[in-house]
Amino acid sequence: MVLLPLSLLLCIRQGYFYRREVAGMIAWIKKHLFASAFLCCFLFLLAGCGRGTKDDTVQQQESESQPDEDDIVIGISQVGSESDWRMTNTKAYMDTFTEDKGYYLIFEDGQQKQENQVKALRKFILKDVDYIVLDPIVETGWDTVLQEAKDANIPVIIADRNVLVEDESLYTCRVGSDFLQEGRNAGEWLAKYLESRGRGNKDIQIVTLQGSLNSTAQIGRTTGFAQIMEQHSNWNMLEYQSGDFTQAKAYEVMEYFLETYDDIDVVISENDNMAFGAIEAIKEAGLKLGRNGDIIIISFDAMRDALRLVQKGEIVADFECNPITAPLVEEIVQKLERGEAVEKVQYVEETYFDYRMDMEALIEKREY
Ligand code: GZL
Repeated sequence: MVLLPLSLLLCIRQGYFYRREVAGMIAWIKKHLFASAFLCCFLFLLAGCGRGTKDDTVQQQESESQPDEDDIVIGISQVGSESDWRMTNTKAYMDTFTEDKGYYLIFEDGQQKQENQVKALRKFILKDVDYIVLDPIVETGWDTVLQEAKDANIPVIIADRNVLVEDESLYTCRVGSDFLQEGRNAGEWLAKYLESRGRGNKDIQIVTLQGSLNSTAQIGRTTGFAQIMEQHSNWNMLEYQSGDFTQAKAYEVMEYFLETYDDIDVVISENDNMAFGAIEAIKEAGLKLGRNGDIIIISFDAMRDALRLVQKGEIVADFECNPITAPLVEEIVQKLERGEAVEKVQYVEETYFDYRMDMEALIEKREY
């Protein structure tokens, strides 16, 4: 019988059960001694086999302590840490779902791989969290694991990017950006800009640095801009290539664009970090950036470091993508806790910035 408490302690350490579940087990064991003998062999074997090799590729963060009885346990599956935007988005979750506010946060960084995010969701289901927050790296391939969460009665909140599923009841709601509108806004801004420079009817050669392919941000921005481009037969999209939302990849793609095309007028960069990579490559090629140069860059995200480049004129316009989704997610959790209905889709507030604005004042007061 010594084995039993030892096994239970080992299982708690392995994270198979929370203390609150074990208390119920002990009461049950006192009532059913024979069955307990069998149970203790099983628990000892379970504890002994450990959790297998921890998947070192998935960064995870979980409080050392165990959740208290009345904590709200939140499992967050994040895309990765690929951009300034993403780091700000993650920090907002850490700042919002704190222990002193009654949350127990389990955070999993997917390292830009869908299989890591699926593993994280299955871990949350096994731990029977109260809510799952998923920022899906790509739109498809979620039906099975979201069905498993639904079968386990765990509400799933989609944040930032979106999922494309057969059955929309597989997730409770989504909060994020309207990426299609972001892309349209950028196209409309470019049309007005070219008109103001007397180039409304001139041939305009464009290349696009796309984000991670099949991500909602990439699909929306590409599609939205293309819808406006259709209204301008003098605009020519030379090529789309993905820079995967990273500075390093975008640098390589921009080098390729510059080697391949003699005359590029506009670079559409689907996030700021890719714009940083493009600027590096353009400068190394000896070309001038900005309104009076060879190439203009239009970017998305509008993070502080990029707004400093708008101020310098190296980016002519930057379309904001608000990374502070965490407070809206918390509002949704609190409503669900009170049994209140929530809207299926909520969009975050967003604007844009361009070379005509007083960036100094704007940059100082921005959160990110
Ligand atoms: C958009 C977000 C995108 C950002 C990129 O909401 O998903 O992912 O635009 C980030 O910076 O990598």
